[in-house]
Amino acid sequence: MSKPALPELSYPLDALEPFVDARTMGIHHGKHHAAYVNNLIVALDKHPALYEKSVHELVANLETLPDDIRNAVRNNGGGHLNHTLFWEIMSPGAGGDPTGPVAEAITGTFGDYGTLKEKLKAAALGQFGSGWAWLSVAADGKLIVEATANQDSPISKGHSPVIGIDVWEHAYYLQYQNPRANYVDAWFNTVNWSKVNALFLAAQR
Ligand code: MN3
Repeated sequence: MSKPALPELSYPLDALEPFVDARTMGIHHGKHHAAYVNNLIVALDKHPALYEKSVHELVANLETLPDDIRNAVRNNGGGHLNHTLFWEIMSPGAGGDPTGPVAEAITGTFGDYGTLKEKLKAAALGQFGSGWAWLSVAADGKLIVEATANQDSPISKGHSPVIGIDVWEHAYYLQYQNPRANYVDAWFNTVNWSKVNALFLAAQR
């Protein structure tokens, strides 16, 4: 039974430059993600028995939560999980073509990585306002591209996200201003395929 906490980054704030700049990383992790964690704790403090469940469990079963905190957990529990995944699936010296089992699955489902990138970019650009573009493992074990609004998580739909691209303006505006497409194009250079494979393998059941 422990309260959620802001995870530390496994790389320095400037490690993803030039694709994601240090100032954006610092504010995104230290202010935005931290706020999701703090607001999640404010909500769960009203029903402390819920600390016995993992945040993943809570976000996967929103309908079971008390009415007075369901939306707060949806937004802030989702925000916490989404960003925790986001930091882990990026790394310095990464990007390039997919490797390992997820590479085979991408080829099998989408034909090639270029097609997947086009679909992810379309999902990222098509998400009106704030949200995320995802590569997820659906309940039937197949890879799918999807988008969610705000901090909604694929986990709430029974999906297992393996790539998430944060398309909130806070993720790119300081560096890229309005052209979201430029950020998304650059972002692909940060994909940590080793972590994506770990998530993909964990999602097989
Ligand atoms: Mn964000």
